[in-house]
Amino acid sequence: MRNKIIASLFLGLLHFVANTLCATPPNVVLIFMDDAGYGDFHPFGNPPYATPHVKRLAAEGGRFNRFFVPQAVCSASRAALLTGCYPERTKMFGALSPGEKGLDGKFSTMAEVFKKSGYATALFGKWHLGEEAATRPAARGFDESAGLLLSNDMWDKNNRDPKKWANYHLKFWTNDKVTCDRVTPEFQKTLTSQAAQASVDFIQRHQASPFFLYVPFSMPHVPLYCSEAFQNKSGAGLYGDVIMELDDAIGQIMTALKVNGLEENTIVIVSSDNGPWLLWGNHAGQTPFREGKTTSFNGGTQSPLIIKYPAKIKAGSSSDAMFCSIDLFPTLCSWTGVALPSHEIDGKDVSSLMAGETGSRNPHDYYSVTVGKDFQAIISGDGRWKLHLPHLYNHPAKIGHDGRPGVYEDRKIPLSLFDLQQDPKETTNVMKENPQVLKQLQQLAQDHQKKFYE
Ligand SMILES: [Ca+2]
Repeated sequence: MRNKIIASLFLGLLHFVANTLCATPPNVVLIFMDDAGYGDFHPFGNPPYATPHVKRLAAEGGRFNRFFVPQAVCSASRAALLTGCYPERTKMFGALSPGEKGLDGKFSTMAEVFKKSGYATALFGKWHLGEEAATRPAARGFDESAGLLLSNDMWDKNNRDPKKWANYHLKFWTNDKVTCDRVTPEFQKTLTSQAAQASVDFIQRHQASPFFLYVPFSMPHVPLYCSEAFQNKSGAGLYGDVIMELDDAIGQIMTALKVNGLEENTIVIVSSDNGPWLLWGNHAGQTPFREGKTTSFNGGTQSPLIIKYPAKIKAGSSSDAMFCSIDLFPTLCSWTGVALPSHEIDGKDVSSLMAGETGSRNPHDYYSVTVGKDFQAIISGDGRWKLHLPHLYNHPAKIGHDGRPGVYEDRKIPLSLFDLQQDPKETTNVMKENPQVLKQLQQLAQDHQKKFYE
């Protein structure tokens, strides 16, 4: 009997060692759309068109209802996602124009650390973190890449600032070479399907080895384009057609994982770099929150987030725990066993919070929210309170229609404390009723100001 027990313990130990040594680390597929609204997809919203693939992904994974980005604009949000650092640390503010300095090489990207750990890495979609050779995807950890280096409205057909863009031609790059030196409207119609096909092909080629696949779709950023197959499909206008094509593209990536037997051991993340660009009216997405892109209100910063990772996230779960895009880098490193960069970052591992483990709490004392260089708001680490420092913000005084832009006006918000638990739409200033909370957040804001701005 004793021998039997020893033999079975020994076998168990052998099994454990073999599993530990042979276990393939999980793949990562990180899908980050451009300007998609919180409510553009089921089940986050109830738009008048179907998004069956995202809906199914949410049922197979977990939906996170209170995920936010630290700055609601393209380059700042992408730098924060890929480095785990606040814009005020990387100095990647706003949206880069052609010729502007890209992301500083001293901040490691997710792609770099995954590549160092033996992952194959690829980017299919929009970069927007620099055009110089040293700041392009090939120099920042991506083995393969294809897409735009800039936003899809940075071209000679820009109708919001036609003078600035009159002579500018948007280029499409493949593996660090220009493969289309003048993107046309016809070419823009293929952006979503190209990114989907390249992703499917990459998954097929790397089914046997771990990979990190970043898919920052150029859509639904204006100007909106979709392929012929999706035109008028939604019955809800071009914006709906574009979202339906994105949903289909996400479905293609899910199918590729399934047919290649990678469904169980892949972390799939779907989100958006910022809230809807409300200035464009029916060419913008939906958010239930206050204001939209370019502001520090929840309408700008709060994005839908789905994570499917069968080993850690319960299928069909829904979480109201709050965390920020800067936390995804350390959390993914924790799940995959990939080493974090040696330099300081701002994000923290929130894997236990995401998994809904009993007693788990957010490890941050606070989060900062910025617009450009301006530090405008601070959120308590538990996600309950948000303090807006006095600031101006863009409000669309007149909204656009069918691809014509609206007009912004400046509005001002005084020092305001919102209870996000009771009031996620940031309507009622409860500063006077909560002097202690106010004092605490003001102190944290002052310390943050000192740390990053003085
Ligand atoms: Ca964006």
